[in-house]
Amino acid sequence: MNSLSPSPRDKFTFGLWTVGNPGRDPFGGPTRPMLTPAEIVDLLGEVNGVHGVNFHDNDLVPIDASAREAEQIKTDFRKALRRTGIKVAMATTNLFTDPVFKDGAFTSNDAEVRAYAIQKTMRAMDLGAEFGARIYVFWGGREGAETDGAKDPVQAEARFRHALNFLCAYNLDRGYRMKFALEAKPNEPRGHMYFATTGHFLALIPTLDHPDMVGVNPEVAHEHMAGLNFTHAVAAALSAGKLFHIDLNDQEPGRYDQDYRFGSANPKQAFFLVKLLEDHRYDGFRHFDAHAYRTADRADVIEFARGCMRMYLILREKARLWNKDREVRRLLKVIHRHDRALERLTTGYSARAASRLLAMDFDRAELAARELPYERLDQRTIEILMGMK
Ligand code: DIG
Ligand code: MN
Ligand code: MN
Repeated sequence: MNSLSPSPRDKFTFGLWTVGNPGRDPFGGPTRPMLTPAEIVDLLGEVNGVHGVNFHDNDLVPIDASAREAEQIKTDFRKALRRTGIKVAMATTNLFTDPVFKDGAFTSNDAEVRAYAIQKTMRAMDLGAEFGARIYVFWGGREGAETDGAKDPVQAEARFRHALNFLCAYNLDRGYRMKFALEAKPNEPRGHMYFATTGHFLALIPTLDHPDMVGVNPEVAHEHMAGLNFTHAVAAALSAGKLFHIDLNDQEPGRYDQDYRFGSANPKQAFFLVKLLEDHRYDGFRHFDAHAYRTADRADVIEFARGCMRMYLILREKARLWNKDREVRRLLKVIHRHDRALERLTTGYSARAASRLLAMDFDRAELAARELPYERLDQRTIEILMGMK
């Protein structure tokens, strides 16, 4: 099998809502037939090489389904998982579609809505655990405000914290051993979103009762919507040991959340992301939280899913070539200037080190004159991506 054919070992996953997206948008109805969860799993089986499938509670069991209907749906879904060998990797709660959450879920101004949101999440965790999900994602799709007169943002964050603390304790009480992954998104669908970037959540996690249980699920399109460098957001999560999951897709700047096929809008940024993940041996799921163009039919949806995985594998191969490229290695030698003695002196404070450092002379002009051939390095990077020898 060549290195560009996906296999379950690559840990590529898709949500039921991604390849099952019927093509609806705010200005037009569905362009594709609605598929059942079992039909979506069978479609992923046709894609080949998919490791896992993810779901919101109501992607699998509609919010008003009877117990009988729910059992039938779960039976059909379980059979499709067995038929295809696809696993359930991640579960999450839909706390954003039903009108009851119009003013938020965990941060709602209504204590009854907040309690219902926690109850709904507990039940969704039960459903995820029933299918073996070990990652649980929280995307606060309606946690925000159109006017900050509606609620004190400090109080809103406190409500979110209380809900997470309760659900971490539920996770422990039930013995699910799930890892919670918090997903940020700026600017929509509420006028102003709480926890708009991955950084906001990295700041929240240490204030929780069970910080070790909680990490982040950064999404490419969401940091791009905030005009940020996604690879740097992932680096911050990796440095904090908090990259518990990742949502891969793509996004043109200055647009609504497009959830494009991975690498289709900005392949150079996608390359640096894959290089970071591979250089740092990220061993979590690679979830494509993306969907096909509204113009796609079923066959093109399958090509969309194959394209997501193929792009990741191509960029993983490009990262391997970049790391061993002679010109890149020559340039990195010029750029990175090590000095073991100075690095030792400035690692781990001591009064002696401080006085030695204070006594040193640095020749600013000489330092400033040192070459940094970044144009050459970036051009070489682009040429490797474009397949130039
Ligand atoms: C949007 O990017 C969100 C929802 O699709 C889901 O709750 C989460 C899981 O990946 N991503
Ligand atoms: Mn998105
Ligand atoms: Mn997402």
